[in-house]
Amino acid sequence: MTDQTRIPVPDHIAQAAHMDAEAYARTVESAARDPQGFWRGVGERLDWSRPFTEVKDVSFDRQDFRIRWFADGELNASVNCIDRHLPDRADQTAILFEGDDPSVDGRMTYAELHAEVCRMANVLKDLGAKKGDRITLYMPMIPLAAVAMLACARIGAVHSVVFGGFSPDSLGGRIEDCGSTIVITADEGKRGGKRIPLKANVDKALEKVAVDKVLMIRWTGADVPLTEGRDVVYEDVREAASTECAPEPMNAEDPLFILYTSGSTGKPKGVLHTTGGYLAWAAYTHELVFDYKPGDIYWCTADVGWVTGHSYIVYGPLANGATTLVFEGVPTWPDAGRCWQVVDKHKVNIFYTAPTALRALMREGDDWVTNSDRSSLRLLGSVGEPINPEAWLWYHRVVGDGRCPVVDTWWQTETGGILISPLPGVTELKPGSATKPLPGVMPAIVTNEGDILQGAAEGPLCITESWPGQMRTVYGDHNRFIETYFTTFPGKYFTGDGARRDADGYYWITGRIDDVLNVSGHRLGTAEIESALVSHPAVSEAAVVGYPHDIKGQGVWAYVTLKADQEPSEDLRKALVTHVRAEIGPIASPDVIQWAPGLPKTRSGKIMRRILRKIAENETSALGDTSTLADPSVVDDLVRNRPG
Ligand code: 6R9
Repeated sequence: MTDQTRIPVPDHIAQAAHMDAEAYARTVESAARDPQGFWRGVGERLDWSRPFTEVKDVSFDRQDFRIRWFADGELNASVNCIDRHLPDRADQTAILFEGDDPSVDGRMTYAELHAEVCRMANVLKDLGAKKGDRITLYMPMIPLAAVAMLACARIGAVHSVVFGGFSPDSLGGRIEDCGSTIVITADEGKRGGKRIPLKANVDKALEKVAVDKVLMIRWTGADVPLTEGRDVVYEDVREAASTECAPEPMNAEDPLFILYTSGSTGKPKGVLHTTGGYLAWAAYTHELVFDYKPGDIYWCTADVGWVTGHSYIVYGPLANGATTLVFEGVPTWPDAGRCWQVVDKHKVNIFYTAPTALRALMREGDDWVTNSDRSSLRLLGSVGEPINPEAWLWYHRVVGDGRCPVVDTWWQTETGGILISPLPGVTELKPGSATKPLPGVMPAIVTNEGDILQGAAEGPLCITESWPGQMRTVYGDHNRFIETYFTTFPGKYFTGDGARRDADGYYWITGRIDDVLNVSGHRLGTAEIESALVSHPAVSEAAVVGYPHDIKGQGVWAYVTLKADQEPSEDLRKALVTHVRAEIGPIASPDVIQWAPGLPKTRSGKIMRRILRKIAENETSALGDTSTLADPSVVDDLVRNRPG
């Protein structure tokens, strides 16, 4: 049914949009005919202290692999996000703040943002930070999180933001992997009325890995212990720091940040993005996809701990001189009407959220939405996972009163910015489809052998040509970068996703086809959860798969084999869940733990995940061929004892 459902471009949107159908056709054509010219235009959106003359210099071939964009140019990301707006919009709000507590809000103008970023940059310099140093941020969702990112960018330090929901162990691992010398954090965070012990978690992480300095922001005012010589309270040094700080000139290809994300194997990898290409792509896509116009109030509900927060709360909007709303809380607290109350309070025009939030709100009933005005809304966005047509239609009909286009934006930490998405003034919408590639983006659906399919097709999704926002390496492991993304289908970037393209050329992302889960829009590697489980003394072996979950999209289903002297029990089940939360963080909590006396393995010892997935999905009649298993009887046991 949904393949046929089409929602036309509203006239008033098409007339006012940056790009209408004609301009889109022209741009796509020019990007194909003269890629260098098209990409030069994208790069020229930024202010360069030394203009680039080179545009694209890329080869995906193993032999002379390179990804370089605007490579002889120099710029500073914080200048592009702040200083260049000062002549025109010093007094415009750059960051609107809405606290977890609905009675708390605030705003920071571009002039104030400039002063604060310079102050923190100077503080970081005083703490010994220099160009190229890595600085880990473990922050609540407050304006100072954005300030800290931009302060790093100002002095050429590379930030690595770690989501505040990650455990001390996960934080410590990330600090260690990139060799951070400084951690920026807050005493505590607030979320949904609860306190998050950020500083205590940092202290715990630093029992295992050392840094030179911890810069702590006082936020809740909690009484937290400070380590003499290591910990500095920002508020104690802030006043003395100058509100001017000369920006460090950065080469376009100098790193801007590292962001850890889960892959199908091993530890999370440090995705590295560079200054010029990343920023240009974040800015270009923010303007185009959200049809951002000066004066718009723009709200993305992500956390800065994820790439969506980097590109579409901080860098993209600020590079475009927008007003970006930073929300500390959660959509369901104090009640399920919170988002729409915030929309009305701040007259939000553009709203960008995740399907998991929409499904959770949808379940609470329409009244929470319809009791609000929402007339300020013009455009709605979705990101993070495939959006099911029911949630899409609810978003469009109830939240958007049927008048706001929904842009379902497909992209990844690795892509830096959106690659496949409708454009509000251009694209006829199909609920559940991310629709078409942005100008310059070249997706391909391939066969398992890597041959490019034409027309309507389904299969692994690759991108055949580079775009400026593409990640440049896995921090500290360039081979892993090439192995992970350019080896399955040589000469192409492999996304890890599967997709279907319909007869109209619309893309429908079908989800991950590797061992990566997408739980509430958060990426988790099955291998990470498995290694957390087997690090528990009672566990001998574990296999984790995803299964369909009404709210989270995917839930975590863990098959656990206990050591011979252990007995399954409810207490042990709870202990394992607690253990995973402590090792990784609450987002990785197994939803189901199934005791498995044995796991289905091939004779060479490889776990047959396909079978485990089918059991978790309750498709036990479609298990397929189990004859190649070393011991087919383990499957019968798992089917018989399937919980639920
Ligand atoms: C931005 C972000 C990336 C993975 C990606 C895909 C899934 C993201 C999607 C989507 C269908 C969309 N994904 N957006 N699937 N439709 N609009 O989420 O980055 O955390 O790295 O996750 O999320 O599976 O491969 P990241």
